[in-house]
Amino acid sequence: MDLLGESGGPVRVAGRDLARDELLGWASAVAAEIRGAGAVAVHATATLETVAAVAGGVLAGVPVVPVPPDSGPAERAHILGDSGASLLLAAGGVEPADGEPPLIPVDALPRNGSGHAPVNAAATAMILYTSGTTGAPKGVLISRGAIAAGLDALAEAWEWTPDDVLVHGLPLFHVHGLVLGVLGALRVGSPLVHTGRPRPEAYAAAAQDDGGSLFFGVPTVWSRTAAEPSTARALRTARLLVSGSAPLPVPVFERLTELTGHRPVERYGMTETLITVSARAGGDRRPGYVGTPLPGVETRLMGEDGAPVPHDGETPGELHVRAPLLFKGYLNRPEATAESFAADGWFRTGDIAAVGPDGWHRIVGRASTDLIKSGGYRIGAGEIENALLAHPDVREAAVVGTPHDDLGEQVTAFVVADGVGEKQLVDFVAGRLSVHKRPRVVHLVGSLPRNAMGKVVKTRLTDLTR
Ligand code: MCA
Ligand code: AMP
Repeated sequence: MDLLGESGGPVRVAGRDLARDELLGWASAVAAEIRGAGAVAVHATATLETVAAVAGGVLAGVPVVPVPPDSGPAERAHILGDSGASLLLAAGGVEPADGEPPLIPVDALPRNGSGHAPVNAAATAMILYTSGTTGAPKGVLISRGAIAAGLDALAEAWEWTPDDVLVHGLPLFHVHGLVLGVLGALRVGSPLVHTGRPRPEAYAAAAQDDGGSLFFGVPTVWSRTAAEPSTARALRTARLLVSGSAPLPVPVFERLTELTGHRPVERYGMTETLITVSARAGGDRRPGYVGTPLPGVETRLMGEDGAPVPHDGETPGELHVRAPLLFKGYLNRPEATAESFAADGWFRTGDIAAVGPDGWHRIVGRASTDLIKSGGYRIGAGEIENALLAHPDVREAAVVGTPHDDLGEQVTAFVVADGVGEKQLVDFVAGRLSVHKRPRVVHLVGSLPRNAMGKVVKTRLTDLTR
């Protein structure tokens, strides 16, 4: 199956442009280098090289494992080891560490390759690493068919066509920036302007100078945009502003509407499910709501007792989804895969939602306090706790998300330690994991609140700071 679509516009990433033919020629040259590999890792900087490398993996039918370029040594070693990637694709200048797969310098490859073999829709296109509540991130296996179905459903919902110019600056190692933001543009055929980072001024410039029409952002980007009126007003020429990856605060929705003249489209999804629920370009958009299920997606709410929850707009339940765009499972983790599905095959999102009689969904929270969303990044408390506990002076550690005006939530750590300061602990985590997993706040405390079983009671942690 052909995932990348038949024709389309140019791609710009961080100020460098490439015509689509050249990009596909470059990707074909990548494909020729990697064909037959079990999986390839991509050092996923926001560059044209990353786009060519990922497109090359798609053309070759080789699963692509994007590696966050800022991931610390422990996280990087885990992703490379667990995925079994046999090659590392990167722009020149990246030196693989000891034990890492051999490097293919993408920028040294020609841009006039050609030809690719047909690949089965069930084949894995991507292995995306994402945090769970405990332990190291898990590799989410996403098939070509799921990506194609997910992108086609979004194109329909957002009336996304080759006449659009897609603009965003999101990281190229998650569903939002990479699958929607790069593969989406390539499949639909719309030109792409990737701004390097998702800065509001860069979005405004793309609206004014490049005819940007469709804009993707996480809520932090939209709240920063709403805080800069002249920048926000530059987006009046856009067609559609889309928000996702975390809840868009109602005041940000309202301020953005006032300044840009656009009611943003909010949509909801997960790495494991792609985007499942969204408002429509041609329909209503309601602050605080993520819309209705996309074509081909079914949702239901389940109570803690396992009984269905009524769709009355008020009663919360765990959101379950069933759709052709679900993941194939977690790599090397059959038990975690099995646990994430209900006995009758529906995927359990772990998000708590309410659904109205009209089908509009509202996300009200998460079932677990151990998954944090900060700046749109999904961060597992357990991974950060393990990183802190690796410090020789740390005796106990508990991590939670606490409210943050700009990021939605911030990583907050409660630590019992001997003779080590807050900053040393933040730097210690930074030396092992990605930048955004560093705690923003560290509370050094005498002990952690525990229940009779000895388990930390996370809901009582913030009492320690009062
Ligand atoms: C950060 N900084 C820190 C700390 N943390 N300094 C000290 N201690 C810390 N603990 C530094 C940063 O390195 C940075 O420095 C500066 O503070 C500002 O950081 P920050 O506030 O985080 O802002 P930012 O760097 O501008 O990032 C905000 C962001 C980013 C651009 C919104 O969070 C982002 O790109 N988020 C997107 C996440 C995403 O794509 N999620 C999609 C997954 P300096 O300025 O020197 O660098 S969800 C998904 O895929 C699903 C399917 C979905 O629904 O979409
Ligand atoms: P990730 O796998 O990084 O995509 O994170 C998925 C999680 O992000 C979901 O389980 C939700 O908790 C959250 N999420 C994504 N989009 C939204 C949204 N529009 N509103 C609220 N939460 C969201």
